[in-house]
Amino acid sequence: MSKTRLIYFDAPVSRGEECRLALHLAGIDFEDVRIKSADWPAMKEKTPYGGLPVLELPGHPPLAHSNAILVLIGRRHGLHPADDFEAARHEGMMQHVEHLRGVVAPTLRLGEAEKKAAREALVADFLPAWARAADRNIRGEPFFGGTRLQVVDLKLYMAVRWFIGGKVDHIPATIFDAYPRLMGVHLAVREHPGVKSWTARP
Ligand SMILES: N[C@@H](CCC(=O)N[C@@H](CS)C(=O)NCC(=O)O)C(=O)O
Repeated sequence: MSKTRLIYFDAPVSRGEECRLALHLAGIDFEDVRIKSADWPAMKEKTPYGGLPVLELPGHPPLAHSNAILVLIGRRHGLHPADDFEAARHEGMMQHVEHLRGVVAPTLRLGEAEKKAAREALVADFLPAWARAADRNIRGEPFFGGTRLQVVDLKLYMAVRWFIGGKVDHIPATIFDAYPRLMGVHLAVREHPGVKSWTARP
């Protein structure tokens, strides 16, 4: 393997897309390997932890877990703080996003009636609490850490975009409207030229 490879499912979403965005913003020429769902079961046990994304760097074993991938890319390419305490603060927020995904993901597999009940409960309680905590920990403007986009911002962007697109059944697209700092990060990332150039590619 002579080229960096990012392996994920064939969809512009979630943990895989935030890693692709980080590689793109870092200016890394990478192979964007997209796995078909039908091919995944045979591959699963060959990945480090049984999940995607996986980053392959020449000369290294495969690296899994989106936050580990993002932090590595960020550290090497100026997209993660050099100060260790500030870096840890960013990593705390990245973990906060993983917590959100961990709570919401099981509802994807529920039957319709159960899904409706579970999602309505999330709307009433968990999601506002999650957003409130995210919002109060965002200290910079327009990004999490100030004026420069870093990998934590990509993570927050992907999480917010998931919900405000209006495509998650039983969760209103307005769910995060009351959290200006969180929505501000989403907007600033969406409008970032490097992010736009990734989204606009053929
Ligand atoms: N902690 C891991 C979670 C990886 C994960 O669960 N990825 C999902 C896709 S977003 C997956 O691989 N699902 C298929 C499966 O678990 O079989 C990370 O942050 O990358």
